[in-house]
Amino acid sequence: MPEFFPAWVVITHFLNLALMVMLFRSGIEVLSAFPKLYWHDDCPPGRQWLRLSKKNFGADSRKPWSSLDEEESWSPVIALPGRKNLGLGRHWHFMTIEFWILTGVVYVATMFVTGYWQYIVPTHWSIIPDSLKAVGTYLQFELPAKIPGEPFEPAQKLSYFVVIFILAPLQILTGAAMSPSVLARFPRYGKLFGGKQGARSLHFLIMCAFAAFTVVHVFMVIIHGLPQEFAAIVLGNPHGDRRLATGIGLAGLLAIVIFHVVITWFSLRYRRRTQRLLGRIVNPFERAISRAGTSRQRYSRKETSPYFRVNGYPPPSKDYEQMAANGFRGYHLAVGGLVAEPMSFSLPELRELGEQRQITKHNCIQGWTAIAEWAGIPLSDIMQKVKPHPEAKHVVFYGMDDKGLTEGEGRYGFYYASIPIYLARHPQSLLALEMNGAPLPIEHGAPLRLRLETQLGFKMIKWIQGIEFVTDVKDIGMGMGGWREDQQFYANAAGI
Ligand SMILES: Nc1nc2c(c(=O)[nH]1)N[C@H]1C(S)=C(S)[C@@H](COP(=O)(O)O)O[C@H]1N2
Ligand SMILES: [Mo]
Repeated sequence: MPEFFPAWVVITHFLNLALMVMLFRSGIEVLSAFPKLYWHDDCPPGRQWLRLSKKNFGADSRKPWSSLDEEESWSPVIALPGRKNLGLGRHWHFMTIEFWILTGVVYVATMFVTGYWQYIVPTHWSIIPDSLKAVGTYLQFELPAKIPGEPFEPAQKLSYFVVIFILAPLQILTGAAMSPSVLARFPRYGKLFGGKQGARSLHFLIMCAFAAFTVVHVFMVIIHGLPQEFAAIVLGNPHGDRRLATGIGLAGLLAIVIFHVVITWFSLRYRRRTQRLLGRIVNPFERAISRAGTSRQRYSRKETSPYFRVNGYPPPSKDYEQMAANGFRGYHLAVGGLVAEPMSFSLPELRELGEQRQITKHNCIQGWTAIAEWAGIPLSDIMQKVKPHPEAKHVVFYGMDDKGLTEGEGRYGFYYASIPIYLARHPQSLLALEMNGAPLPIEHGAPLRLRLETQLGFKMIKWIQGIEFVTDVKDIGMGMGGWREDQQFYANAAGI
């Protein structure tokens, strides 16, 4: 029989604890950007099943609102890094997952190689009545007996099994079911969990289950006798030196706390550096996901959402207002940069280029979703006209909205977004002129907005003024590839 507390269990247990705390705190940060949970992908305002915010905007609100108004600023004590840093929270979350999954794979693989799995995986249904009996014993303030020849009592074994073989995989699967690239490529996969909002709600509930498990688990360790349990957890030997074990154990916990204080402080103090450092690990992964899947979304008209949230206030300029009042007759789209034939298109000229329709699901980085029908011109048709040079690697889109005037919070400059040129060639990459069979409404980007159906919403720039083909985005804005990347430290790749 394998050892009860081998070194690899001691080590993976500690790593798992450290990584889970990071996942928990960064997950809370992500939640703070849209602290509402839904079961339906329409996300009708006011119809969430959980709202962790006092702000509640209604669909019939008289004052126009933008989804970013729903974001909450949560304390760095619970959120990593806290204070409205969705981009950095996501970076921490996605960086940590890779190590967490790796730790899990090593743990499970070793478990099967060494035979340790017998202590964790129940092989007989009797585990259920036995566990109930064990719980009954606890309720009489007594400790149940261990399973003969094994390190754990039945309820303990069963709960470890559930956490490792049910909750953890489900958490990974629901996590993947929130990626716009995954959802676009495999719409049926999303449906398994009742859509993105179902996956999001389950992901949250499983996090709560992990937290509840941790509380009970720690409580159990305490009632079983701390120094001895510490010896098992830290030294892998319940009969080991208890003072030493307690010392090392507490030092380990303190190290986790200090680590969190440091990374939280660093993330808040050096946001750009954090964005870049973590981006090195996360971006290639996110880019690969974006690149691999082209969108296969084909929703039906019946599925379009009655309410479609808005993100970003319309351009506040007089010029824009006048142009809108004139039915955008004066509008021209400039397309230039590294192209053989720079061009300018009026709206009628754009319409003549052809029309493509698609009914797709929008995924805002904050977490909300909505389905609409879009019609417009495939970006690839525009590219055929202007003929980008081979050295053009990115496409930059410029908006008409000066965010300093509309969103403020210390941010400034006109909205812009960039995408790698391969995304522009994807079949559902569209310059949309229409939404749900009518010309684009002002708040959704009139007269022209981008649709990229494998990406998060912040790439799908509205109120487009011009398009530029470039080799590199370093010289544009602050060089991070877009207004949200520059000003809010979002990742430039937007497939997750
Ligand atoms: N010009 C401009 N485009 C923009 C934004 C913006 O603030 N300005 N917000 C982006 C974000 S974060 C999202 S989620 C979508 C929202 O699109 P919608 O308002 O049509 O729902 O627009 C994107 N395009
Ligand atoms: Mo968004």
